[in-house]
Amino acid sequence: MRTDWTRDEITALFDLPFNDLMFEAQSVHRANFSRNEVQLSTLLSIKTGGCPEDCGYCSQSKDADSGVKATKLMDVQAVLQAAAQAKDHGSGRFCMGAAWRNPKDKDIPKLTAMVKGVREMGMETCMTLGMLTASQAKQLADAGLDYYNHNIDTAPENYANVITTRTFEDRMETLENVRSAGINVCCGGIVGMGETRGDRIGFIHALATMPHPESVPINALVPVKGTVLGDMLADTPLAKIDEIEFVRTVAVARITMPHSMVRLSAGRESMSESCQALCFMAGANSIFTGDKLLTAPNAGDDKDSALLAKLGMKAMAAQPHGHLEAAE
Ligand code: SAM
Ligand code: DTB
Ligand code: SF4
Repeated sequence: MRTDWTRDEITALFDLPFNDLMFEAQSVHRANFSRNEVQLSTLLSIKTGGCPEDCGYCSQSKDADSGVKATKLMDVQAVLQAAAQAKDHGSGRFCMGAAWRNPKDKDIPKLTAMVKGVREMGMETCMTLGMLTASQAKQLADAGLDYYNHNIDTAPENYANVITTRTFEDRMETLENVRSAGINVCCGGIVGMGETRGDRIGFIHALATMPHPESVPINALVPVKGTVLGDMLADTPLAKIDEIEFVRTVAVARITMPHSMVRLSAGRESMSESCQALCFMAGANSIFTGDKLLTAPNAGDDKDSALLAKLGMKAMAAQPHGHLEAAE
């Protein structure tokens, strides 16, 4: 696994003629993954809104005037009920997200019960709860948590333009605690926040030069009214990410991190089917299904099954132990 990618090499990949970039990304993809399979994941917000952080994209920040209602941490039974429903709908992976800067130690028993329960259903488990101490990571690992999602979100040099209540280094520290506890790392970010091509290069460079996250979500900004970035985008519609540039970002992620699951995450609702098909060709192999992400709308099961059928793609079988299968 190469972690010595230079910025120049990543720039050169972004600059390739589109057909050449797609050919290379698809070749890497086929060599490492079952080429017509996509993992279906379901998200659940287990604690919504009222978050003390100031992430400029997020509807759940206390600074956002988005109308999202703050809730307490859900009960274990209610979470397991939602997980069972997700499984019935064909999901192989269940991701639980909380709008926290960090969990409190008193929350951990409930969180570990959720992990155990979802795992017993045979689904892969993922959580995203903000910063974790080494001891909290260890307790989640002992409960059997497969993945922890903690995004760098953007290039280190662009970080402070998006979030000021924590630093890029804070993010790296939690990632290290997660990795050391033996949990698979899920780490990616958002494009379409008005960043430059250089920032997108810096973003992929940061991911490809750390021990590669086993899972890399690439989100397209969902512009939410009342958030700093949502309002910025409403005022400057030209800042919306170009679909071809989005596909390029997915392709460069696939080439530089050949063994990672690349997740086509938020933002599919406003993406054309052709753009999503190009993302699969570029190496994306996971999507969030259902009609809701955490707080934002999602494409929905009917649209997704129609798209997958059109493309002759099928759902990946659940891999509850979090280990990725080699190519067929
Ligand atoms: N509070 C935790 C944290 O920030 O780590 C977990 C939840 S947070 C909602 C998880 C990720 O969702 C963020 O890091 C960001 O990449 C993504 N996200 C949040 N709002 C988004 C939006 N409006 N559009 C696209 N992605 C978004
Ligand atoms: C990630 O990178 N994308 C997912 C998951 N990690 C938790 C979340 C996207 C959230 C989209 C905005 C919302 O629903 O509020
Ligand atoms: Fe809070 Fe996470 Fe939203 Fe940032 S992205 S405001 S940390 S919920």
